[in-house]
Amino acid sequence: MIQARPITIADEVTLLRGGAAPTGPIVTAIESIAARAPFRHLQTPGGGTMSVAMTNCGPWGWHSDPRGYRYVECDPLTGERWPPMPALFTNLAGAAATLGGFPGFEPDACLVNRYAPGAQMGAHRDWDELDKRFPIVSVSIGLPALFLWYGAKRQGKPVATLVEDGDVVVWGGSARAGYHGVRKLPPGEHPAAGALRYNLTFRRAK
Ligand code: MD6
Ligand code: FE
Repeated sequence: MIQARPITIADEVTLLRGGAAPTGPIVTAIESIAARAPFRHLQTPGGGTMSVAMTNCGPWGWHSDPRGYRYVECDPLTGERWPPMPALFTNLAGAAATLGGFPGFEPDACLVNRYAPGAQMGAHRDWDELDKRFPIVSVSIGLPALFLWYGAKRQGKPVATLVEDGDVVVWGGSARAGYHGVRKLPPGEHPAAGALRYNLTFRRAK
């Protein structure tokens, strides 16, 4: 399964380099999820449109629109339930969480993010989940990006980590409320993902 030496980015924030390699099967799974629940650019409550395109798999899917952020059981675009979470994803998330120090993680939501060059994610925290005792597991696929860890405060100088194809970041416990983001994606070409970066964020929503 996962073979990675955990690297500490910050207290209770762990990088597993290559923890999700090889990513070819993950890209194939993402493509079949997107065939049923297409990628879309969500609107934010503030009136903006996100530069990252998103879809979901699993029982719950994260959604944003002018009314706010929330988890929904059906895709608002199609009215259908989100595609099931592949066993490959569930197993990977559980194994990564264990290596990050959070055994017993069973995600019920997988947000699938697609970054084209120029897309970015401003400093935010993942805070729409019910039980904050569960960690967040974040898997990077395709083009490399700079993952920014701000920690307890939204402002200040973040710790920047290059996350490459197959890298996994796990945060929880005292870091669960941590602010983080992704620097604007530079252009490039990747054998498995083409000119794109994907990111899976696994959560326990409910
Ligand atoms: C990453 N992504 O892409 C980290 N959070 O490496 C996130 O923190 C994230 O992509 C919430 C929603 C979408 C995301
Ligand atoms: Fe996030």
